[in-house]
Amino acid sequence: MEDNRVLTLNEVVIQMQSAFPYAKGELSRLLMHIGLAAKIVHNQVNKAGLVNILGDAKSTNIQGESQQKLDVYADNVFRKAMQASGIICGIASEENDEIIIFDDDLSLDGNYVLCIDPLDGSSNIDVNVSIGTIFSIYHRLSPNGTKAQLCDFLQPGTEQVAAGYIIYGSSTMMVYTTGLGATGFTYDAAIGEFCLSNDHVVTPEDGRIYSVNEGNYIRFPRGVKRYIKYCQEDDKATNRPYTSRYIGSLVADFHRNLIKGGIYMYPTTASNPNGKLRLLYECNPIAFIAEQAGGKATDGNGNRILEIKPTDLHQRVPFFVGSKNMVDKAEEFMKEFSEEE
Ligand code: AHM
Ligand code: MG
Repeated sequence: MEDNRVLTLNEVVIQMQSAFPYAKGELSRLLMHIGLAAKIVHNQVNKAGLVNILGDAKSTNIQGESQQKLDVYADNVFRKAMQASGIICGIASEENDEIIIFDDDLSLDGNYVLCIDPLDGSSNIDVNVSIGTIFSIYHRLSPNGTKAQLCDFLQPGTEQVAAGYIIYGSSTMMVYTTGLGATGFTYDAAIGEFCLSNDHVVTPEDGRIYSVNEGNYIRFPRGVKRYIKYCQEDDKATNRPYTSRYIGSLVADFHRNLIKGGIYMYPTTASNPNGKLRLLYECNPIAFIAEQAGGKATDGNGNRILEIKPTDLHQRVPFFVGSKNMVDKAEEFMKEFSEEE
């Protein structure tokens, strides 16, 4: 009988193991641990309304039990999974001001550190809109056997050995890269496995979707304003006007554009003079995947996101990501109109 069964996440990472840059099987195991944590979070996200888990982290529910907000819950799940893996010596999480150092004997020997946004799109959590987890893995710089240090985390995105996201949407998906292209898996709850669904993700070079919070329009840089107007102009030759789509959940907005072709922008604004998104937890991993799928990610001023040297754990950067030709066009407008400001 012909075997046309789909491959699971664990099977694929084992198959790819020999091609990993640090091929001791550690990275494969790590991705499996991330997959396991993602399943636990998926489960909780899906029954969030039922178990009354939504709400303030400090409040108690109707039974008098203390409630845990989903983002705090996700942070705990990933933290425990990473410590249990014994491969990770520390974590930087969007949920915590400082790095978390694992100082048990096993973890001190761990070769990797993890940067994570455990549940991104927090404003969408309580209203049943897609949310996501974003992660990024680096080889540590500090000596093995010692405690993780800040310098392990402040590496440019070019040093990522793996990165990915999980989207908890109409289905739950995981997309990751180890620098050998981007691969997508869809969660099959019936068998409790992430199954290979997008073998080699390639994003269109051109797209017709632009995603930006236009409520901030007045305080956008002139280049962004002009680019938005360009997107809205009528021009058959270039397939304009483009269509505007904005969920307000980076993973969901990025994932849609990755598949269909589009640009996502979070430029500087009045309330966020450096942009809103975080270099370590959001921009670097998403930029890595975008590039691996043939797309592009910059800060809008000609700087490749992955080459920015971080100086601070929670550093923010303006973010322009998506189809290569669309990011190039937005950059053109940014350059042309920057002098006028
Ligand atoms: P969060 O980390 O607090 O959830 O914020 C990040 C989110 C992104 O998912 C999303 O793209 C962006 O913030 C939306 O911001 P805004 O509501 O200002 O448009
Ligand atoms: Mg976030």
